[in-house]
Amino acid sequence: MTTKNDLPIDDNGAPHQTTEEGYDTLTTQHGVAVSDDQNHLKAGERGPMLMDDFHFREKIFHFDHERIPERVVHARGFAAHGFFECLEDLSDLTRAAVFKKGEKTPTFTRFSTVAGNKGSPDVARDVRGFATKFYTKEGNWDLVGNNIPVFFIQDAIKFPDLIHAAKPAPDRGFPQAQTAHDNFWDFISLSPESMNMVMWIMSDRTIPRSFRFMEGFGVHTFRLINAEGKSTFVKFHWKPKQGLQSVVWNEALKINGADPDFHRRDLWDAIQTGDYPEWELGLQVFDEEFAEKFDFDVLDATKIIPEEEVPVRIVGRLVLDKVVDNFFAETEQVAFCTNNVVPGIGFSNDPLLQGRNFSYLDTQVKRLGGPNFTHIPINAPQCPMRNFQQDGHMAMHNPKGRANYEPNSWGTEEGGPREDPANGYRHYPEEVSGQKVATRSETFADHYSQARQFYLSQTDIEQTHIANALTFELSKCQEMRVRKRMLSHLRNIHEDLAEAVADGLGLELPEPAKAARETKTDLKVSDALSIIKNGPKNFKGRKLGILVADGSDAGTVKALQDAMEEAGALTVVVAPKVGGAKLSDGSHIEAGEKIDGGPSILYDAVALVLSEEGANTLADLPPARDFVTDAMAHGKFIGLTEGAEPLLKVAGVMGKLDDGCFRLDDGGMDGFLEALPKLRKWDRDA
Ligand code: HDE
Repeated sequence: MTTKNDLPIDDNGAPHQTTEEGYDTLTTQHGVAVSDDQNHLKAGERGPMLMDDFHFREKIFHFDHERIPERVVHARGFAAHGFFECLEDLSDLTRAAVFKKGEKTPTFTRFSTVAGNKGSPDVARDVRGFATKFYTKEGNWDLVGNNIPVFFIQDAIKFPDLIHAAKPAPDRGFPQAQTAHDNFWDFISLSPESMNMVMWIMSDRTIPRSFRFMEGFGVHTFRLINAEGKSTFVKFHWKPKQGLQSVVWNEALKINGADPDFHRRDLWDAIQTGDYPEWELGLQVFDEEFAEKFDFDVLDATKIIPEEEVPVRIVGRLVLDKVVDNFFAETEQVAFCTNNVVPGIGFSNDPLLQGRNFSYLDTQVKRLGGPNFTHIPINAPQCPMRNFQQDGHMAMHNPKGRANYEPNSWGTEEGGPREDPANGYRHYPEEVSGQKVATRSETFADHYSQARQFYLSQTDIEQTHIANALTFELSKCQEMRVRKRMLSHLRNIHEDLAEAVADGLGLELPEPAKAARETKTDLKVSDALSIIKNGPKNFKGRKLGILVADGSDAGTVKALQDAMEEAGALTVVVAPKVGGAKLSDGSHIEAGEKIDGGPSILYDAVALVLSEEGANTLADLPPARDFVTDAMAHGKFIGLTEGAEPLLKVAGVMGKLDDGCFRLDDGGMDGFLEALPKLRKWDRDA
């Protein structure tokens, strides 16, 4: 039997399982019913505490131990359950059960930022983690990826340096959750291998609109191994069905103040309203022959393989359909390990991946307190798990019976499990040879060509955003040598970019950095690298903010709400008072947000459905004026009614209305609804 809290209790006729009012009885950890949870035991009403009070001591002791160390990176995360469904038969490539056509595998996916601590804001400019645990029939497979397909460094030995440089400086303990500081750019500018990643992190990829609208990548080259033992190289891609979308930097800054939980709330709300986010799993598969002739080393995690060269083959889908029951038990305690692979999936010699395979297991022991973190339900496999590993902190299941070793002669009933050469995991028997050397392969030496390719693959507005982001970040660096060193690298990526950033900083261009190898200038532009070229096809899953006040036209509000419902989008009514407003037909509309708490930055588009009287009321409120100026500045599509004029005037945008603004009460409704999937009117210079 379980209680309402899902605590297992043994229904052995215990006398007081419910209170007189029908609640489950509160007990100590040892199951003793508690009579008073409001006052501790004292000697006399106003006297000192008595040590006898075991309930008080147990409660406070437990509270004192509630925290565990946060993850050293990716501390802030948010996760959801779901399933992976394989849509293609991949038995020619891999024997993994997870890749049998039609197989549905339960999953747990955790998204995260990297640098910030657990309490940092969601929309910090940062890489996002995208880690999925597949509870396959053959054991757990963890695909621990990011929303960017390349990484900063080529060898795992540099990871502590990279992270130390990105995290708050050791002397002052700031800045938090940002890379806009000297230490970060000092390290980066001294590590030319990071230049391709620099282009990605300075693009809008690091300020996603939501976890739902970003891609995921396994980053490294992995192996697929089929039943005959044949190996094929593979790179994993998650493609959001919802299309790609990011916020703009000025929005990000403001969202972090208005709603530091913007991304987690978004995922929670989407799942709770039944709008389950979905990604396609794509594979780039290639053989040794391709690897040999490819311009770059497939073991170098600072490089992509362009989709135009090796197409991404869609093989399955991931659907997130259930939020967690308890954040700590699941999201916090989930322990991803890159070394968790299943038969049919294997590693390559990528020197970053090899290092990760040590780090993840090690870090879980520190974080979760011992070797038995695999017994925690969120980490336990959902297939049989039998071995002779035993004891240790918090052991939940030790081997039963007399035999805790093998070989033994206790027989199949009592003798415990045995290895299975036919079905057990087999590492790919790759031939290796060579001297033991601590060195970097020459094939890793081209640091600029793909950075240039990324830059050239962006739309104009995206290129401008990269230049602006670099200018912003470097202007937060006080050390002139750091700024200049970065500019010297940018010259090897693209002169226009270097010039734009130098101009933004008010600096002369320095000499180009000395490249380890000459930059190739002829890499083909790859449309897959742009966010704007891969935006959504519709407005599904997005949010429209409707600003109303007393006298707003009821028909227009209703028409918008209906249209959004049909589009699978959400509407949030924003009003001067959270109690709502009285509409033109005398009906009352509830508000989702009071204007102070519902700035336009929280919505993908806005509609100002206002009567003149309502607009006058709002014109006196600074947050209402910001609502309008921000929506304009961030390139949002704006629906409006004639009555909105007084507000538009004081917000200073009256003369600036453009064809991204639609008069909803004058034939503009259709145009507005058609424009929404484009998400922004980019030529407004957002
Ligand atoms: Fe991680 N990384 N990482 N990382 N990483 C961790 O493991 C590490 C790297 C990634 O939601 C840690 O459980 C090293 C690349 C994600 O719980 C730690 C290196 C990629 C998560 C660790 C890398 C990632 C982590 C910290 C360089 C993308 C969060 C807590 C060789 C492919 C997983 C933990 C979650 C977490 C080490 C580089 C992704 C310390 C040594 C490249 C998504 O083990």
